[in-house]
Amino acid sequence: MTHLCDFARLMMSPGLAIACLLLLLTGSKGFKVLPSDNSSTHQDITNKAILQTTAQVCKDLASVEGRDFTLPPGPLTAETVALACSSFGSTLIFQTFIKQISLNNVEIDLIHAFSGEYHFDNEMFVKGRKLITDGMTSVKASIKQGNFVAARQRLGNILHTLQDFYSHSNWIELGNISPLSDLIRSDVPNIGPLADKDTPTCQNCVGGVCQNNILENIIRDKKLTSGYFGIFKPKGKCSHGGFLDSTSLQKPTGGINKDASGSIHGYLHAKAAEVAGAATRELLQDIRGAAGDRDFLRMMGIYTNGTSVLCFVIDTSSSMTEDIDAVRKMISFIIDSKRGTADQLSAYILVPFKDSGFGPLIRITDPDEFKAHINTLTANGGGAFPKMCLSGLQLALTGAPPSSEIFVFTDAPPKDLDLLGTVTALIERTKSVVTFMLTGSLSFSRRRRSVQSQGLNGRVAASDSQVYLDLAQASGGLAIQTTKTELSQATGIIVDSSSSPLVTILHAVRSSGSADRLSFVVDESVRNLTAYFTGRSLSFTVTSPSGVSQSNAAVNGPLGMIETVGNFHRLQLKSQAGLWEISVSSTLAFTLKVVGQSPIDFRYDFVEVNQGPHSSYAVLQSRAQAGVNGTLLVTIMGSDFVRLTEVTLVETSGSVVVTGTVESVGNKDYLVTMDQVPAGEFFVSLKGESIKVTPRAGTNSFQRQSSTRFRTSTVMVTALAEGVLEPGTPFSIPFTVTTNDTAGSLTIRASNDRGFSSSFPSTLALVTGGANGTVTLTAPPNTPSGKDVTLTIEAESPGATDTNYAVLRLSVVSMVTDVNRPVCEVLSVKANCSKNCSLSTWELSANLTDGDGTGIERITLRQGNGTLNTDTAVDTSGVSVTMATYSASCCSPVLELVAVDVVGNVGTCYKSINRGHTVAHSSHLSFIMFLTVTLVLSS
Ligand SMILES: *[C@@H]1O[C@H](CO)[C@@H](O)[C@H](O)[C@H]1NC(C)=O
Ligand SMILES: *[C@@H]1O[C@H](CO)[C@@H](O)[C@H](O)[C@H]1NC(C)=O
Ligand SMILES: *[C@@H]1O[C@H](CO)[C@@H](O)[C@H](O)[C@H]1NC(C)=O
Ligand SMILES: *[C@@H]1O[C@H](CO)[C@@H](O)[C@H](O)[C@H]1NC(C)=O
Ligand SMILES: *[C@@H]1O[C@H](CO)[C@@H](O)[C@H](O)[C@H]1NC(C)=O
Ligand SMILES: *[C@@H]1O[C@H](CO)[C@@H](O)[C@H](O)[C@H]1NC(C)=O
Ligand SMILES: [Ca+2]
Repeated sequence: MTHLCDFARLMMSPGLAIACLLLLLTGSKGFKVLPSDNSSTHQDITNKAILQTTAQVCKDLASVEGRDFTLPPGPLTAETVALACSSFGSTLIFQTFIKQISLNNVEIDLIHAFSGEYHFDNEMFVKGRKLITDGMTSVKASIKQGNFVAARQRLGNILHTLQDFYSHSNWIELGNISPLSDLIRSDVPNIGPLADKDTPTCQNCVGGVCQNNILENIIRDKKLTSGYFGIFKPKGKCSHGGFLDSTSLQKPTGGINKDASGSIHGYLHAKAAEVAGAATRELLQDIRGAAGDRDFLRMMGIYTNGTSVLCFVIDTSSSMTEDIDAVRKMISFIIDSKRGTADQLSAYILVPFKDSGFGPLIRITDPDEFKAHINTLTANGGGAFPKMCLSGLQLALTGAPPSSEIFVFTDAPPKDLDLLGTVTALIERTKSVVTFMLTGSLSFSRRRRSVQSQGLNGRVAASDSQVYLDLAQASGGLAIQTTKTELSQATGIIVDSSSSPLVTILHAVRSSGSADRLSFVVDESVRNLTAYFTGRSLSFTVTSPSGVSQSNAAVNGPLGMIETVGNFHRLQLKSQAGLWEISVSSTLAFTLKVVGQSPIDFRYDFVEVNQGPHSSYAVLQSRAQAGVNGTLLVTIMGSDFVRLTEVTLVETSGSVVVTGTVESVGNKDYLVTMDQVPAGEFFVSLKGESIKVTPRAGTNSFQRQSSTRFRTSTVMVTALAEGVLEPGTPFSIPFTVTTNDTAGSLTIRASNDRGFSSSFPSTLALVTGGANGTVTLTAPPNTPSGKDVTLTIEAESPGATDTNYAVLRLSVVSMVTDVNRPVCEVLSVKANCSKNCSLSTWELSANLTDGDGTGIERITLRQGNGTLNTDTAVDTSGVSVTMATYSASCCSPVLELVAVDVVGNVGTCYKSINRGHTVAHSSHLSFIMFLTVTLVLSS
C-alpha cells in the first residue's frame, strides 16, 4: 500500500480517508522535517553534509592543482563554501540546488509516508538498501549524461532513506558510532546479521523512561532490527513509537525511534543525527568518485565559469536568413563583452526548428565553439509558414536548467498548437523566462503602424503572434516585435538577461490601454536597474527617489538612456535605493518590467503540507487548487541578513488579491498560508527588510516579484511514478484527476520531450468528481542509461473550462550487472624522504583492474599533487590491467587514487608516507602496503 491517502482518494473510501488523515496527523516518520526544538531535521543533516563534502572536494581540487584553500572559521554556509571554492558568483545557485535536494529528501515523508522500505521501518532492510543502491546507480548514470536535475532529484530521495536508517534501526543502540557502509554497496551480498522474522527483539518499555527495551541477546549478538509502524506488528518486535503509532501500544510496548530529542529514544537523537550525517557524506563521496570532481561540483551548483546559461530556440527556415545573421552578431557581441569578466556563462544551448521538424538540443560550454556552431547554422527550406516552434521550445524548457532565460526567434506562428498546454505547464514548473523576438508577419513594421494597423494585415498579424505574446507573459518574458533589419539592435535585452544574478522587482501587464501610476522599492543591493516597456503607443515618465524625472521623449536624460526597437523600450537607470515611480499612459496593451542585479532573491513553490507533530511537505508538480486553502514555501536566497515580512498574490494588473500569513520555519524558509487560493493567474510579490542596522531610515526594505506567472485550477492531477524506466520495457504511470464537476468526461493529453512512444486514455469519464488513468511510456531499447524524459499529463475539465497537469521527470536507467569496484594493488613504494621534504621525492606503483567487470574508465588523483602516469595492458587471463606510477615531492605525503568503472563503481587507493623518514623499499613492506590498501578498499 503506497501513499495511503491517494489510495483512499482513489477508492473514494471514507474509512481509508480517515485512516489517512489520522496517519497524516501522526505525521511522517524519520528525522523531522520542520524544526520544533533543537533537534536535527532531514534538511539540517542534508545541508550540512553537502556543505562539508563540497568544501572537501574544493579543498582536494585546490591541493591537487597546487592552489591555496582557505575556509573562514565558524559554521559553513553556502556563501563561505562558494567563496572558498573560488566561485562566489555561484552562491545563489548552490543554495538553490541544496534546497532542491532537501525538498526531494523531505517529500519522501509525504509521497511514500506509508512504505516501510523508504524509512527502514518494519525490518525492511533488504528493500531499503536496494532503494539506496538502485538510486545511486541512477544518480551516477544521470550525471554521466549531464542530467543534473534528475540526479539531484533522486539523490534527495535516497538520502532520506539512508538517514532514516540511523533513526529507525537499532544501529545506534548497538553502540555503533560510524555509518553502516554496506548500505551504499551493492557488491556486498548481505547486510546484517539481521534479526529474523520470528526472533523477538524488544520488551515493554517500563515507566516513562525507555532506554533498555531492546532485548539483551539482540544487543549482544549485534543483530539488526528496526521499529514497526502502523497498525499491526509481528510478535515480540520493536515499534517505531510515538503517540499515533498504534503498534507501540501492543506488547512489547514503546518504541525505538530517535527522530527528535523528544522521541521515545530521543536520548540517542544527537548521536543518530551525527552518524546519519557521516553516512550522508559517505554516500556523497561515492557519488563524487563516480562523477568526477568537476561534475560533482556542477551538480551542486558550484560553477567555475559563470552560472547562467543562454538558451536560443531558433527558426531556421529560409525566410530567417536575416534574423540568423542578427543572432550571430548578438552572440558574438555577448561572448566578446563577457570575455575575461567574472560574469561568464556556464553554457550555451541551441534548439533549431522549422516547419518540418525540430532539434536536436545542442549544449556547448566553450564560447568560441558555440560561436563557430552558430556560424554553421544556415537558414534553408520552408518559409514564413507555421513552424514546429512549440516542439523546439518544449525541448529547451526541459533541457535547460530551471529558471533559465530562453530566447525564441521566429517569423511565423506555431503549427504544433497541440503542445500549448504542455509548454505552458513546463514554463510554470521550470519558472524559465521566455522572450520572443518576432519578425516578419509577426511584427508590426513601421509602415503598417503608420497606417494605424487597422487593416486586415494588422489583425492577422496580431492573432498570429498572440500565442507568443501569451507565452511571454506567462513566463515573465517579453514579446519583442521588430523588423528583421532592426532585430540586432535588441541585443541589450539578451545582454541584461545573461547577467547574473538577475532579479525581478516589478512586472505589470495591461491587456488594454490605460493610464497607470506604479511604484516600487529599490534596495541598496540592486545594481544595473533596468526598466523594459513593450507597447506600440506608449508614453511614460520615470521618477527617482530623489525626485528626478525623465520621460520617454528624453532619449538620453538625467536618469539614463532609452533604447527603442520596434515595440520595445529599454531604459537603463542609475540605481538609487528608495521609492521609484513610473507613470505610463497607453492606448493599447503594454507591459512594464523592472529588473536589476542583486544577490537577494527568492524561490517559491506551492506545497502540499501535512501539519501535525511531524509535518512534511512536497512541492506540487501541478497547478495549485483554487477555492481552498493553500500553502507556499518561500525561501529567501542570497543573504543571511534579510527577513520576509509580506507575501501577496497579485493579479497581472498589479492589484493585490490575497495576502498570506507568513511563518518562518528555519533555514530561511517561510510557510505562507492562504485561507483561500483565488482562481485565476497571479504573480507572487514579496516584501522584506534587512535585519542589519542601516544608517539611514527607509532604505532597509526590499521588494521582489516572481517573473513567472502561475495559474490556479479546480482540476487536480496527481501522478506517481515509482522507479525508473528500463530501455525497451513499458513503464506505467498511474494518475488521478479530481474536480468539482460531477459528470461528463475529462480530456487527457500526455506528451514527452523525447518522442518516446506512449499510450493513454484520450478521455476519462468522471465518477463522482474523480477519475483515474494510466500513461504507459516506453523508452526505445537503445536509449542510453542516464537519459531523462519529462512527461506532462494534462487533464481538461468537461466543457474545457479549466485544465491542470502533472509534470514528471523520469530517468531511463539500464539494469547494472557490474556491482564490483575496481581493485587497486600497490606493487611498490619508494620513499626516501630527507628532513627537508622539498629536497626529496617518493614514488608508488600500483596495478588497478576491474576484473571481468565493465572496465576502468577513469583514474584520477583525489589527493596528492605529484605526477601520475598510467598504462593499460591485458594480462594472460585476458583481463585489462592499468599500471599506475606516481611520483611526488615528500612535501606532498598523501596519495589517494580514484578508479571508476564504466557504470560508476568507485575504488580508491590510499597511501600516506612519513615525510622526512627514510623508508627502504622491500617486498615485505610492499606486502604490508598491500594489506593497508585492501583494508581501505573494503572499509
Ligand atoms: C572556463 O573558462 C576558461 C577560460 O575562459 C576556458 O578555457 C574553459 O574552457 C572554460 N571551461 C568550461 C567548462 O567552459
Ligand atoms: C552593472 O553595473 C556595474 C556597476 O554597478 C557596471 O560596472 C557594469 O558594467 C554593469 N553591467 C551592465 C551589463 O550594464
Ligand atoms: C485547510 O482547510 C482544512 C479544512 O477546511 C483544514 O482542516 C486545514 O487545517 C487547513 N489547512 C491549513 C494549512 O490551514
Ligand atoms: C468549481 O469551483 C469553481 C471555483 O471554486 C466554481 O467557480 C465552479 O462553479 C465550481 N464548479 C462546480 C461544477 O461546482
Ligand atoms: C480507480 O481505479 C480503480 C482500479 O482500476 C477502480 O476500481 C476505481 O473505481 C477507480 N476510481 C475512479 C474514481 O475512477
Ligand atoms: C601488473 O600488471 C602488469 C600488466 O598486466 C603485469 O605484467 C604485472 O605482472 C602485474 N603485476 C602484478 C604484481 O600483478
Ligand atoms: Ca566493476
